[in-house]
Amino acid sequence: MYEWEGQERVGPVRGGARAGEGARKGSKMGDNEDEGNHRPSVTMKETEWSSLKDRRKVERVNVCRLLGTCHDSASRFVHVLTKGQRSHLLPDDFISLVQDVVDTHPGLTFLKEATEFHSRYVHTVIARIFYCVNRSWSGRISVPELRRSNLLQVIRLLEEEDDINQVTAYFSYEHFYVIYCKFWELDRDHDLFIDRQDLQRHSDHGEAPSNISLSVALVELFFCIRQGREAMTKHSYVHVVLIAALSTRIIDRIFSGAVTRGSRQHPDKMSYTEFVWFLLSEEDKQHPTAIEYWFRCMDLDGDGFLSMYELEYFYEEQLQRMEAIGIETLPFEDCLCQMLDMIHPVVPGKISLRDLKHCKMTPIFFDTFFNLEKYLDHEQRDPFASQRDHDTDGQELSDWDRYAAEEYELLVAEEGGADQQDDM
Ligand SMILES: [Ca+2]
Ligand SMILES: [Ca+2]
Repeated sequence: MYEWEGQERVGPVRGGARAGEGARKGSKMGDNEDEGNHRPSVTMKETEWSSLKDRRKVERVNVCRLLGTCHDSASRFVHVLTKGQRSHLLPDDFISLVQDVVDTHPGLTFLKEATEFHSRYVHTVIARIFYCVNRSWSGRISVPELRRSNLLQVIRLLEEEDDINQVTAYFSYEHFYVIYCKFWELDRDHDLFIDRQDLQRHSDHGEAPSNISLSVALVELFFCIRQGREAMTKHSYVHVVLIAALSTRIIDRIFSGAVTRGSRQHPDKMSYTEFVWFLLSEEDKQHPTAIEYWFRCMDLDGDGFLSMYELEYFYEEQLQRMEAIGIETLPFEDCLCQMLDMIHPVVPGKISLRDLKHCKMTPIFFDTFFNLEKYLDHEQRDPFASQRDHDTDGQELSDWDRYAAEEYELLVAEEGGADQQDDM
């Protein structure tokens, strides 16, 4: 079904299937639903019969052309998904393919009936595909980009792997669930857009009680910081009162269009697809796209370097926030020395994208300048201690994989708690 090497795959993946249209059982990607399955009726008129024969002839010619012009699976894949119309892939070209995964993958059987979520799943997968594969940020996946990516390999893996959650690249249902729930929490009016205030609440864990006194809050906060993340979640209300994870300056930059392709549908609003990019970038700052994402946000003048004044601009707000909650602060000059020691820029005093991609500690760099929660987290840890977890095959988990697994557990536990409350 997901075999793209095969030469017989020439028709559209799922003719006209739209996300959310509902499951169509038993259909296969190779079936041409409009023509291939229907034998000509005996009552068919002579003209209809000859037109059908003509169409078949055209199809055969198309197969020959496909084999002649598409030399490998990547170019065949693009040819098939675009029906031979283009040499690059647009997001909508993937809709039928991902819908077909929803309809036919054994690991998504439970999703089949929940047609209202099909479109959400489909668009999450597509956003993740573009995030990883479209390295040029052009909004169009070229054949070379596809060749350099693991996408076709992952699509083939869907054939063999019945547990969709093992396919952590792009298709995992658990990862989708985490992304979607995070968005749903922030999008209070559920119009599928979030604004600056919504994003400010990202990574907060609840509402603050109104009667909390500041001194108690400060004491609690220090406990949180000392005891680490566990305690932080437990006393999160204190955290909510005093600090949001992201600085307002970086949120302004995210909304400024620095990391948006094309023009926004709604000015000052972030779409679901943009949120997928944001969350992936926020939770895995080692990923090349994430490094580009935050670099674009911080490069205020767009000259391809992070200069001292840009670093100072972002650090200034961090300093104010730390001072406001009584945390001992490091003056900008000292912080700058530390950061330059860590990054070792090729051009002294100016940090390039390449410098950040070469550095293993880039997440610490970014969090120092705009994410107070993560910055304080890093502060408590030994930066050289191995943080890496491994999966059952001994493969190193990415920061994203680890985050998604942890958040999924939390969401399931929350849901279990809510169910119990309902039963009482
Ligand atoms: Ca909204
Ligand atoms: Ca700059």
